[in-house]
Amino acid sequence: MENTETIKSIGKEALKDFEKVSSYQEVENFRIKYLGRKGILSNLFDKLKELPKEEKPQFGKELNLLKKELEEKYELLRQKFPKPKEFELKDDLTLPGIKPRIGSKHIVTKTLDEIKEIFKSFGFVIAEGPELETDYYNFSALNFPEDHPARDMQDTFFISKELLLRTHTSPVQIRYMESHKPQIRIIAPGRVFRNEAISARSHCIFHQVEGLYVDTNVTFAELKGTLVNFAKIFYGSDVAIRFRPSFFPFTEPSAEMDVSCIICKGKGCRLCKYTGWLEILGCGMVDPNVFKSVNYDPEIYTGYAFGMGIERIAMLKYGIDDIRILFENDLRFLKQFKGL
Ligand code: 2NM
Repeated sequence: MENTETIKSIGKEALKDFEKVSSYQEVENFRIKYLGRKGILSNLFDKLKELPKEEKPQFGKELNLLKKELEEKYELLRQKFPKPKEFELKDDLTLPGIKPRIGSKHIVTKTLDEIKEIFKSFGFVIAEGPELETDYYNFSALNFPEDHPARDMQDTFFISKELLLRTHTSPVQIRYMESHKPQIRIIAPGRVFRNEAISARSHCIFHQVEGLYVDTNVTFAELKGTLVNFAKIFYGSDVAIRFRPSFFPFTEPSAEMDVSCIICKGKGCRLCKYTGWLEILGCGMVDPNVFKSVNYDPEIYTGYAFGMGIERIAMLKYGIDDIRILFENDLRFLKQFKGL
């Protein structure tokens, strides 16, 4: 009895809705409300399943009559309010999709990431600082004499008498020492600027990773050990390594590190200019004058530092012979390193 009432009242409601329909959109609403997958009819059919056995035949019969009636009404409405043109699909939804092109990291970024990971595994932490620096942090604190050629307008981009674009990431390390007491073990990756003519070998913008370790009783042997381990992880354990004496204002003694040529393995070829060796970084023991600039007592503390150019390292590793191609963002070039 109760079931019969339910069906009757739904029938009445549907009739009212039916009479009010005046547009295609309302036909759709009618269909969704009564005949849709989560509509009223569908609910009633679910209810039918749960009824006691003896009530099922009656309710089922009435429900099927209601269904037939609603479907007829819907058919009438469809004829009266056909689908307008703007509802027609213009696109063929069965066409296969267009795969979006997925980018990849630039080879310089990948090289930087790889170098950072190696030094992080040695216990170095990453330090960062501004690209716009003062003459003091870029030169004076690093023991550059007043008349050093790097301080010339020819070599450095000066913004004003005091401000310049950093020519190396060493100022990051000066700033870090000012705000931290030893022991410190940091690397400073970042972009640096040199007022140089752009050529196959050099660019006015490039990237560096510099490292600094300060503690009591730091030795040159520790410097060598760290850098040899770095090179063996980065280039492979069969690489040969040598250190040559060199000079930097901020280190004494200073050295340059070479690895055996990755192309000819030391036999001599165009890449290594027939020397069998490739220069990959500079290093040395931090000059006592640098420690004085940051109020570290050079009688107590010692340290080593090193620096490398990332573009140069990437070029040597991947056999790229012109630095400019690293800055052109030509997809034909960049795509070659996608899987790496
Ligand atoms: C190099 C070579 C040798 C260096 C020195 C310092 C600091 F701040 F501790 F004095 N930072 N980086 C350094 C030493 C950089 O690059 C070729």
